[in-house]
Amino acid sequence: MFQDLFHAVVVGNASDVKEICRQKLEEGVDANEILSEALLPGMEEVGRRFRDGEYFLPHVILSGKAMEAGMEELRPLLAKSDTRQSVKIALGTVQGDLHDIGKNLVGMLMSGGGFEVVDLGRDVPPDRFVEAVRDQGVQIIGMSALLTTTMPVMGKTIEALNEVGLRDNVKILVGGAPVSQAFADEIGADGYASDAPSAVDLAKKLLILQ
Ligand code: B1M
Repeated sequence: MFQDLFHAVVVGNASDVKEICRQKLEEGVDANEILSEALLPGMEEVGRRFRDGEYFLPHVILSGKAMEAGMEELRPLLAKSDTRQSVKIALGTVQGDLHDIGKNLVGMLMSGGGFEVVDLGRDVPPDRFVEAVRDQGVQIIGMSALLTTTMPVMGKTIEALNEVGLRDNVKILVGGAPVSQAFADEIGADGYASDAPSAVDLAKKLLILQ
């Protein structure tokens, strides 16, 4: 039933995705079903192809845009039916760091994986992450750093959460080219992922372990 829509997401055809979503809604198909049976599996397939080296960055960006085009049609109806309880993840590139391509990629696949992404952008200070946990009901924080000089901000963010007693309310995931599992352990993060698809898998795993 959703083969055409699944395919349009996988190949990154935004206009087809938008059009097919509109048609399905007109036929009375439930928005949640369209999301869970076509858009999310489509983005999962994109994640798999990226992980296996069949897809490269431009493919993922195109599919992310296609998914977003579909979401524009579905979002008002999803909000109304409110049957989908999503987990919120706040993503940001840490303070002093302007590299956001990897972070955006993680965001696209997290949305594809069913998470509600709160994109804090780049150059994000520790206090802004704390605010997201305190005021926006975020359950996972994902921090990205591409510079060796900005990696320590990840540790400072964890300290800031500790200081206000919120550290145990949230899972912390870190990544970015210079970051490693050893560094994640050193600063007390809950997990490290080397690429965007593994970040999605890890976020899911961290929630199960909660
Ligand atoms: Co910059 N830069 N840059 N740069 N830049 C690097 C990172 C660098 C390695 C280049 C080099 O010297 N060979 C070097 C860092 C050296 C170091 O610290 N070890 C560097 C430098 C030095 C700088 C400046 C200081 C240069 C200068 O001005 N003198 C400056 C710093 C600015 C600042 O941030 N304050 C600077 C500026 C820039 C641009 C603005 C021009 C641009 C960024 C544009 C943007 O992001 N909007 C830029 C770029 C593009 C790069 C390179 C070429 C590419 C980075 C990238 O986007 N890769 C980079 C060299 C390189 O890596 N080849 C370089 C693609 C992206 C998909 O990969 O971000 O690694 P990546 O994300 C991966 C994984 O790391 C992981 O998933 C993604 C893949 O699936 N991942 C996560 C990332 N975040 C994650 C979070 C997770 C989990 C996984 O959980 C939350």
